[in-house]
Amino acid sequence: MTYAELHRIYHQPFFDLLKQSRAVHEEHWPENEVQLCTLLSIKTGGCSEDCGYCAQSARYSTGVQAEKLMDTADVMERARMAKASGSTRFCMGAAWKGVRQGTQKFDQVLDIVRNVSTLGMEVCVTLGELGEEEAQQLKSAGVTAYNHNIDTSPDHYPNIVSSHTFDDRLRTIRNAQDAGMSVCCGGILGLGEGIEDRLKMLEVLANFNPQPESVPINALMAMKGTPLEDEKMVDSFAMIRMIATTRIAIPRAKVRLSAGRLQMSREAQALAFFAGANSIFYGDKLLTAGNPRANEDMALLRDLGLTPQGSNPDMAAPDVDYSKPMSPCVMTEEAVHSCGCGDL
Ligand code: SAM
Ligand code: DTB
Ligand code: SF4
Repeated sequence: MTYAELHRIYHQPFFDLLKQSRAVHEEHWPENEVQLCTLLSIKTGGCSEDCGYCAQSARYSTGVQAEKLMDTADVMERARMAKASGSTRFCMGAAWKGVRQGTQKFDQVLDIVRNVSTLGMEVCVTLGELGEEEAQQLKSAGVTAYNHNIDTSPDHYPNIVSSHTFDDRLRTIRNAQDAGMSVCCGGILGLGEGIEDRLKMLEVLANFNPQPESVPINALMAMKGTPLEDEKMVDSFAMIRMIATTRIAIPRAKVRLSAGRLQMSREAQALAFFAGANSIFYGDKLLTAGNPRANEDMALLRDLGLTPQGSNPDMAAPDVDYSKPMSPCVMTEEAVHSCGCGDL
């Protein structure tokens, strides 16, 4: 899908956009279900990177203390609790630039993944940068999805992060896809970007081959001590427009209404589900920040006649369309030159 098409879709009158996204949603997701995903920060704080939104960067005084990687037994306890609470996807996040094969910390992550994958939930990890080998080892250990967000447009990215590049993010996504993992990739609204940056981000996501299996749409939770601490909360209608446009552009993806739900009314969340969101982070904590309480979410789903989606731990990665260029090599000029794929 081109930027011009996304622009036209996004800027329709609100109810025309909702009508269009609802039709796409009903065609691909007729079941009135919402996926419940539990997040756990298995390694918190002390991160070397300078992502301007993140409470876990060691470069900012945010009050988040650096902790060591959790033990497998402690992670398993939390994973069992997540399963018992009704979650079908368990997402483990680590505040790292990335992981390297052969290191003790990576071996411990593999051990955690092997154990969690015995529980019958989808296993998602977000560990930062991955090489080809690390991606393959994670896949073999039992990871079903790798979360690695592009967060904003290629143009705006350097205003938010300087310690790695947009193309570094694309390379990791390519490695995850090549290893056969599903990719969970989305972004954040409220980083001081314009609507055109949001749509350029969506253009990149929609042109991945294969398209992402899930797309988290986060609203910035402005963290004290970060460069973005004074950014205003993104407007709910902007979130809903973005969700609707994502549903149309990436029809088969789970579109996750992600960080920032604490600041959204029940009514705004209901509209987001109507527009095409069919996944949430469930449980009262994200990585370091708060999230609605589980009983409140259950009440909201009940009031809307929505039910939790069943688990699909054997989930296969979406198919590549071999008639199109593989993602993400075609995304930016730099990527074309640095990924070595030879695509133009
Ligand atoms: N270190 C890994 C990485 O950068 O991919 C994994 C953890 S990182 C915290 C995962 C994602 O959480 C980020 O890419 C961003 O989209 C989201 N995120 C982090 N802080 C946020 C905030 N304050 N508000 C909204 N989303 C946030
Ligand atoms: C994603 O897109 N959002 C989640 C998950 N992927 C890892 C993280 C949200 C983090 C919100 C801020 C915090 O908890 O520190
Ligand atoms: Fe580190 Fe990830 Fe936070 Fe960036 S978003 S500072 S890489 S934990």
